[in-house]
Amino acid sequence: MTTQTKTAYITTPIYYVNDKPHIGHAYTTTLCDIWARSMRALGKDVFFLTGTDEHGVKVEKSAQARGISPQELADENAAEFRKVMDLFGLSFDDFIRTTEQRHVQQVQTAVKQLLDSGDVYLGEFEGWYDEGQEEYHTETKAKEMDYKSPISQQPLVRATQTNYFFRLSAYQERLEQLFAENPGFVKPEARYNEVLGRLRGGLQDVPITRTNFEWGIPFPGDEEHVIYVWIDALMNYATGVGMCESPRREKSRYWPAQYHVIGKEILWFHAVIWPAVLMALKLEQPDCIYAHSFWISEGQKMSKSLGNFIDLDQLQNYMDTYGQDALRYFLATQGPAGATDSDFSRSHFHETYTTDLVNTVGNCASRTSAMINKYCDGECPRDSGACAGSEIEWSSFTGEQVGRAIEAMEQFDLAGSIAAAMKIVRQVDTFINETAPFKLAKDPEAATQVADILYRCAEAIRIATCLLESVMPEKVQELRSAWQLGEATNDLRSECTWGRLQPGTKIQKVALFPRLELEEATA
Ligand code: ME8
Repeated sequence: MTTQTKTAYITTPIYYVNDKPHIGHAYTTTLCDIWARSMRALGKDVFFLTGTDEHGVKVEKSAQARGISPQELADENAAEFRKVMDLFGLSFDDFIRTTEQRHVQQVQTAVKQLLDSGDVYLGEFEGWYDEGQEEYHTETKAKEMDYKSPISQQPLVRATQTNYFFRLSAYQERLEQLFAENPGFVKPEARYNEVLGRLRGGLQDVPITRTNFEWGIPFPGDEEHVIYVWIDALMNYATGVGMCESPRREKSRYWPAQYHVIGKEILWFHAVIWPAVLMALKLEQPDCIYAHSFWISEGQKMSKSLGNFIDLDQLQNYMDTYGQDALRYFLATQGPAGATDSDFSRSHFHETYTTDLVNTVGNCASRTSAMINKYCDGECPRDSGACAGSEIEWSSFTGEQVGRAIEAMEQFDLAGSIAAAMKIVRQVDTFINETAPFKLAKDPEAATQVADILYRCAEAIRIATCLLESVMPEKVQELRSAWQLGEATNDLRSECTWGRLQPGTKIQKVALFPRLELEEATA
């Protein structure tokens, strides 16, 4: 992506309504939220899409088990997911549900187009059938499973199914070319290599309809078949901005997405099947599929059987104790954005909160504002430009970090972007310790020097927090009001120019992140 792009489009996976929301969903959506807020701050016209995946046999079965209709179950859980979005202050622009007419109609139009172009055809699939799971497996997969259902342990049976297929095999070469020409098409790099390796192993056509259940989008022209939930779901990225509507509406200006952000378990669908479908539909490719790794919980994989998902209640508890911004900061800096999984543990959370937020951001802002109150009557002093007793050239130092932070954010390196902002804050801390304004203040002749130092501290903190605003919007807002910094503009770059802080501005004392004891927090 280039900085000249005026629009910016980012998506989360659409979440299954047969499950309750948990940390994984909150995580992916928070990452996208931070990126979306940052791009808005840079003046981009942003579209941030999330939503729910509501069709398929699992939803049908869960609904049956509860004695309600699949639509009722979907309505109930989609509402739950929406509630989470509000609870976490997630700034999505649209929430798409795959049972909505706008989606259903566009999926049918797109599938019809694929049928007309010959990319979808009626064929037979002979494979190994798991009767309990109602699922077909290829020879290779069945062999891996020792021809037994991993769930029921019953033998798989040889069976034939008539299905509509997508001609994935026809796109092998073009997909390899897409990967070769776009080394950033899948991130992180380890995931790119993984998909490319599997892609080179060869592609088979994939069945895209089912006849063994009903809860899905009817296949156009052959209503015995419903469209396989994965094809239906992937298409949300296009239907969400009206790409399969005719005529297209204004929202289609967002196409294609800069980032489809997902978890690594659904990468193949996103990095191979989806691009091939887009090629068949003659739609432009996204810039990047970003596949993060997994949160594990207190050292263990989260699973239904272990019942150790970090669920909403727990997340709410973290937010009540540490604040929403602390949770966002933790997710963004300590999360599994790279190729390895991350452990979510209370002790690690507490340590990150204390080290980065209490001792660094909070402490610097509170020290600086307290000294301005003590030595400068609570008004931002003027920087005379004289030597303040330190070698650091603040304007170029902050300029460099601002550049790094913005570039990293554009590359979806959220932790890298935050690290650049935090470098400024840490430098303020070092600067205060080295120049010791609290000592100089005892000497009336050093008043100018004290003023210079404190202006520089306050200005550097202002700039760092502008960069951190997408991560901790509430706390930065608190600082903005205490320091009379005004509302954020959508011109982050100029806001971060050194020297914008006006001498004379009233600076109130702030305590952004209260210190907590672990025991107190656990209680
Ligand atoms: O797969 N750590 O929906 P889903 C981090 N409907 N992220 C996690 C996670 C974990 N432990 N567990 C889940 C589906 N996630 C399909 C997607 S898209 C066209 C269709 C996140 O409800 C991660 O983003 O199972 C993962 O990809 C997503 O939740 C899966 O959500």
